Amino acid sequence: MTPLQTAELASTPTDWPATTMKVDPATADTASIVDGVSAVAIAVGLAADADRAVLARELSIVVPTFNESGNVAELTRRLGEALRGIAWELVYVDDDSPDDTAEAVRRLAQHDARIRVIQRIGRRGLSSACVEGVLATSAPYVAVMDADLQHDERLLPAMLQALRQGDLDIAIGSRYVDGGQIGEWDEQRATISRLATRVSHAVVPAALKDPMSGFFMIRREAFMARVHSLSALGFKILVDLFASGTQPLRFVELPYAFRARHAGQSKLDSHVAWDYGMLLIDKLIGRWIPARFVSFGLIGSAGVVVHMSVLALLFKPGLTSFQLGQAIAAGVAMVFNFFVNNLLTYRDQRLRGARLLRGLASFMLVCSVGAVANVGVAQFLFSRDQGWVPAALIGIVVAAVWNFATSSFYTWGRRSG
Ligand SMILES: Nc1nc2c(ncn2[C@@H]2O[C@H](COP(=O)(O)OP(=O)(O)O)[C@@H](O)[C@H]2O)c(=O)[nH]1
Ligand SMILES: [Mg+2]
Repeated sequence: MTPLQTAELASTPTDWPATTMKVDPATADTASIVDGVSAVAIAVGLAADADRAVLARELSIVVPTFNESGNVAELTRRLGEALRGIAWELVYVDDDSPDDTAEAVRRLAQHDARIRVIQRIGRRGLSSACVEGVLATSAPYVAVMDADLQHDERLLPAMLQALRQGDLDIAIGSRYVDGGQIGEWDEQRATISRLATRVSHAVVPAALKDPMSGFFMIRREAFMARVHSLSALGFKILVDLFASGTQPLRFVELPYAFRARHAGQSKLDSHVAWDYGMLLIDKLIGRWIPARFVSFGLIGSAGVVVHMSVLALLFKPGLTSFQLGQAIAAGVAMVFNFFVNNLLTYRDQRLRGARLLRGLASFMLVCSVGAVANVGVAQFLFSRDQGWVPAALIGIVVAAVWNFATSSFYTWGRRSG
């Protein structure tokens, strides 16, 4: 490549000052060749500046996705329109969607360096996706929004404007302040949302009208000041942000009309309520007891009911001995506990396929050791003249802690294969 071509190439971007210096090698004398070389150097230098300028984004947008391949192109296009004149970058955080959303984003990214995707494997969860997306970006302002076009991207410039003034930490797209609308929700969904909002006030300021919003823009320092205390459980990242950290967030709510989902389906299901409960518990008592342990304990209590029911069915004259009935009941309760924990407590790292069977085996092994420990501890305390009730209860607590700690590591923690 000749210096001339290099100079032209380096100064190609249309929105940067043209610095092309035409040097004709046939007629150029030494001085002009030297000039030509320095022109190249200047052009390359400017291009480097241009690259840096492109890298210096003011706004990062983080979009969590699960099965949104029908929406990412349209959202990206609309963002490009809404954010003209703003230096932005867009990061999709996809949880290995079966519909190949990540691939759809990569195709868009081929044409626009401001776009990229983080593809998480073996993980689920909207909040944790948002957190990881924000941490993968660097602009001073970060917006979080859904991929399904329910959030009105045209609000983003106003959010940015509000934060640029400097006395706010977060601007929230709100359906519940004057001018906001919840759109085409049925009565049931609207009631659930209102109820969830009311409950949230146990951990977030009452003045916040739409804590369930998944559409907001936050100043990076405000995010970083609380990122270590986020629970990152479930769907409600905004509640999490408001309920974490030592300084209250200075916020404004900007009205917008919640639109209908563009393509695809909502991922909201009945488990979301459980996740939300866990988030609130984590915010209220997580400092002392992890929310996952609470979930594990609640499911364990249900397991006791299962155990007793099975035993009551089996321990009948002519059917089974107490010992056999007890052993079968314990096995059934363990299987029950494993599946329900896999569904709820470890929803974000749920085991499937072959890993499910391996997980079940390790869980039953762990719980069998727990059962031996339970009986051993209780027996020991009982022999030391403790009453039978405290002896039995302490045995149960010891086994529960053992089961939780060990299974969280061996059954759900380690990824192999
Ligand atoms: N990365 C990731 N994104 C998710 C997950 N669940 C939902 N989303 C995304 O979060 C956004 C909101 O979800 P959506 O199903 O629209 O919830 P709804 O608006 O409350 O019905 C969408 O962009 C989803 O694709 C998840 O487990 N992981
Ligand atoms: Mg939605």
